[in-house]
Amino acid sequence: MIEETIISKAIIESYLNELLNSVESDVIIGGAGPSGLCAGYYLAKNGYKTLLFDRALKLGGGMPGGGMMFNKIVVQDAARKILDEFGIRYTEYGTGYYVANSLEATAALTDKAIKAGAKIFNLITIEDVIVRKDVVAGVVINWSSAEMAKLHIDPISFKSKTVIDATGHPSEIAHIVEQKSGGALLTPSGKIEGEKSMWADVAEHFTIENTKEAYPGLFVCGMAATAVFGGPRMGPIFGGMLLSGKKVAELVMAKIRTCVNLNKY
Ligand code: 48F
Repeated sequence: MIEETIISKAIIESYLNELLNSVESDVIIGGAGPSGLCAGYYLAKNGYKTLLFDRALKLGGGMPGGGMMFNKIVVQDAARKILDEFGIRYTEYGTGYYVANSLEATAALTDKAIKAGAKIFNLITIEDVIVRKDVVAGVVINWSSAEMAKLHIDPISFKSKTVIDATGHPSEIAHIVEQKSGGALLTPSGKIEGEKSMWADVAEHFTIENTKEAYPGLFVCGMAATAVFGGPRMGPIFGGMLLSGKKVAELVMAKIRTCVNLNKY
């Protein structure tokens, strides 16, 4: 006999236990698109307590949509090893371009990140940050459905040693910090520089180079890095997103190690 109330208890208890255990962590990643998922995988795999919050019901951000809904993505040679690491299959197209199924890529990134130990919470929006002594020290979250229904509901807060803005084109977390810090971002103008028009080749390099700390305690990766530091967009080539996710994970791990050594937490 199947008892409905046991199903309810199992869901409520296991979700709430996971949520309770996540109130403090090493890293909170805002956005589970390709760059956020990739970062989450490398951080969790290296033993860092990692959370991802995504506003959406389903994960992957812009990846499953491929290019204009053709569910294929292209990855350049520089990021082929990351496809291999995630077990994403591909075929070579021309020289140095690899085509993969965008649904397989999304599923593989999600699966590996979760199995590495990253805790992913979907349907939750980051609407603010916690700042202590001019350092980002966590995020303020609410149900996406409350935001969509424009309900006046106070959010709750989760602390972390670092936060990564992987929210893609809108770079929402960096926007919040820009506004609330009075334009004190680590960008040339102190503000969001803004995404430029399409130029795939320049954009891919730009994104990786500008994957970095954009405010003390706040790192940016993927399209958020491009938008915050003012690079062009690149369209449905995804090597930059994956390399950026890997790079931000390395930067965050180095930062946490340094701060731990200096007794800063
Ligand atoms: O946009 P998205 O896929 O970000 P990305 O990792 O990858 C960009 C590419 O998909 C593509 C491209 C490059 O080839 O141009 O666009 O930089 O994923 C961003 C995720 O963040 C979530 C959103 O639902 C999406 O899944 N998100 C955005 N704002 C918030 C958020 C927020 N405030 N709180 C929680 N999640």
